[in-house]
Amino acid sequence: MSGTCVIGLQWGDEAKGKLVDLLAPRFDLVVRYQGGANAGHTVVAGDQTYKLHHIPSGILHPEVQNLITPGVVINPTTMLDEIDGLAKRGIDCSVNMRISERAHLVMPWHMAEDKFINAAAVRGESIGTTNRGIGPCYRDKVGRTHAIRMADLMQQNRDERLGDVAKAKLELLRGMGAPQEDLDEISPEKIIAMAAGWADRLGGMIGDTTDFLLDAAEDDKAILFEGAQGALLDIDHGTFPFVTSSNSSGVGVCAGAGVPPKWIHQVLGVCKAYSTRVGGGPFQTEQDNEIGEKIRKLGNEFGTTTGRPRRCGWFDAVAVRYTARLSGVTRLALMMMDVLAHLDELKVCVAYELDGERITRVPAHAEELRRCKPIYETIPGWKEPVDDVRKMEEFPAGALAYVKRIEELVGVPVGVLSVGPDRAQTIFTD
Ligand code: 2SA
Ligand code: MG
Repeated sequence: MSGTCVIGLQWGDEAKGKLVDLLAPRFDLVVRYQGGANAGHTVVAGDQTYKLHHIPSGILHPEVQNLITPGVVINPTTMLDEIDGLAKRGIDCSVNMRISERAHLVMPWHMAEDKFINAAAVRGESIGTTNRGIGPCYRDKVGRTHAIRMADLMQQNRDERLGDVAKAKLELLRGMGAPQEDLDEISPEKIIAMAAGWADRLGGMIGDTTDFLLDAAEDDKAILFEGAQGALLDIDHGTFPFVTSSNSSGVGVCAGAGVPPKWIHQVLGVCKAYSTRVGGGPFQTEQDNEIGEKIRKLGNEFGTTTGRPRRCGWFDAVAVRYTARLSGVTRLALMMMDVLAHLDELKVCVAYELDGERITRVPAHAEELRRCKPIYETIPGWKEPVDDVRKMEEFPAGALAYVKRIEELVGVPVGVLSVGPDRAQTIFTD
């Protein structure tokens, strides 16, 4: 069996969806194992653009089995919208997608709670969540008492269980001062009726993905694990508290999917040739100026889920070296090279200066990270479009020099370069 992971090494939106879609035909299974509808994976196939949130990016390939495993949190309403949207375009998810009965549900009360949490500033700045109920759902999962899993939808006591939790949540939210319109959404009657509809429509896809996955691994199948968000947003290892609520770095694969580490052989670490971040939190190489503006425009850097403009800046080799090591990356994929082709001069952050000291590690505390000043190396721009490049030897020398420097700084060879959104605009180095 060969297990390959595709992991974002920055703050998400590294174009992982494009790579997973491209690699999917080489695999028997594609697995989404963490996060939820906060993810936005864009896949361009011919003249069609698909924006996926819950659904694995292997869905466009009918011969590939797509699994949503225990570590994912699912909002059934938005998942059904996504399934219906794909059905309209001729893609029937019931054929090749299975959902774990162990996966947790993002309920309407989680959406309501997220609004409060999002509005509140943490350490002087809002996290800027996607408002998809992700944090509150994972909190309830860890807290256990109020958690609802896919398997609960299929139990005989479903209505009783949901009614009880809805009542408890109503009380909590009322106490928090939530607006009446949000409370109306979580009346026990509404929730019970909603859940019956979910069970009806999703029931056929719900099952034991862990058993399925372990069988597939033992049967020598090729499995692709699709990460969502990026490693710097990892709840344990990212730029806490400005992170998401799941393990979005490479170390999250085993727990989220339900596979032992022995089945993981390759890790493709995906990063942009520059950096972006959406939401709050420290971002050492941010260019809140005309350079950042230019990158945003050229790279169309707006959130797939929320449409928010992404903050843009230079490549941070300190951060990516950290996340590549943490995630066990065996090859780098360097995306959006076409964007840099328009800039006169490029900068790469090679170290930080923290309180007068030069460091090459990422400090744990947001305050320390904020105090880090990036130390840059300047690399001349190559100023030649690369959109039409299809082979390594067609790249301008300046572009290859940039790639080589990133390999040296991160300590991992580049295996893939991307020069545009299209499947064809992807160059494999070996
Ligand atoms: P949350 O909603 O609790 O996970 O938010 C916590 C932080 O994690 C960030 N986050 C993301 N960052 C980049 N891309 C994400 N997905 C969407 C996309 C985002 C969008 O692909 O474009 O459309 O805005 C994503 N999901 C979560 C989030 O910004 C917070 O900083
Ligand atoms: Mg995205």
